[in-house]
Amino acid sequence: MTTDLAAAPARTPLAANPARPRTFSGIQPSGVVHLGNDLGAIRNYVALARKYEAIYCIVDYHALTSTHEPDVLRQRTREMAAGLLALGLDPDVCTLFVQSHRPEHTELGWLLCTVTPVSWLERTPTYKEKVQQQPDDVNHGLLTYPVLQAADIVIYKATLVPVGRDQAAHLELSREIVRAFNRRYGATFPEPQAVYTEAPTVLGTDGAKKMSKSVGNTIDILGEPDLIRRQVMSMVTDTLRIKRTDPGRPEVCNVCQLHRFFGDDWAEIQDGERTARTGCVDTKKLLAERIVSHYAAARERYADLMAHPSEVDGILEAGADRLAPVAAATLAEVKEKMGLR
Ligand code: AQP
Repeated sequence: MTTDLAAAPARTPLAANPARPRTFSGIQPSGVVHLGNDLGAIRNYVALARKYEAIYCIVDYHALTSTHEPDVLRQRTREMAAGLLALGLDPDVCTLFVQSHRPEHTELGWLLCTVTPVSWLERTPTYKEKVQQQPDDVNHGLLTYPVLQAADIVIYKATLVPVGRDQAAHLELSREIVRAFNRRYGATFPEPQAVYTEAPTVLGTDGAKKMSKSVGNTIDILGEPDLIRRQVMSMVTDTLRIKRTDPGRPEVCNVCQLHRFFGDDWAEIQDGERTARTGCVDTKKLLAERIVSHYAAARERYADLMAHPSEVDGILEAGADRLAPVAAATLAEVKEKMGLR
């Protein structure tokens, strides 16, 4: 499912209509927010919050599978919260909280583990990737990550999950886990559905892998303008375009593809590259300036929020508190069905 962001209707306050369908998504505090996060997911967080009861979570338990320094994790959790708020999440309209502040997630995660065959987890592509990426730290959390992710979603009985395409396999696994649970214990959870933006996979500056904090190929949209410029100028473009006069292939050039989201002259930019009227350096410089200017206001909001950490912490605490009754009710229902009381 893909959303038409421009068509998002006027928002309804969260408390005014608690019966409307729920959307849920999580983001790891494993580094600073990047362009792939925004184009692939956060834009949809903001758009869907206008229409649905939206719940967004900074998934610090998930980040523990690869981040092991306590102070770093604490700092990144706050930075991610400030980043999401700066990029447009309105705490009066949606609920933003930290995963470890609602213990029901891990409790439900364990219960769902008992309906999930290990073979489903071992075949997950992201698990296989992580085994390659961190061979000396193949911890159990990496294997059971998708079960906790399923618990994150279904504890709120959310039906829509705005994510990037890299999460497709996890979402499918969540659906399988829901089906397995419902088969064994009776209809309990709805099957969640992924919602994609028009940029479900944003490639990193290497032009080869998806942009990702753990790969280190990011464009840090809330970073200093000079950092953004350096990152964009380091981008790999069309590898067959060697000389300035060689015609380019905009369809394989990541820089050109990203221009689509920053201006209304994408056709012209593609044409310039195809006919060699413009060179890769020109196209990169233009993209860097457009990204710097597009995120200027968000960067200011981010700096302001980071200067007032208690405000950010207060929003996260209020978010976790607001969700307590929903999480407790689902857990009680599940335990009853499983014979735990
Ligand atoms: N490159 C991307 N293109 C489109 N969507 C993306 N997302 C992430 N990268 C892209 C989406 O953003 C949400 C948060 O994802 P994440 O916290 O897993 O982001 P990350 O940068 O991928 O983080 P890590 O720590 O580096 O994770 P791994 O190692 O798993 O890649 C998600 O909805 C994601 O789809």
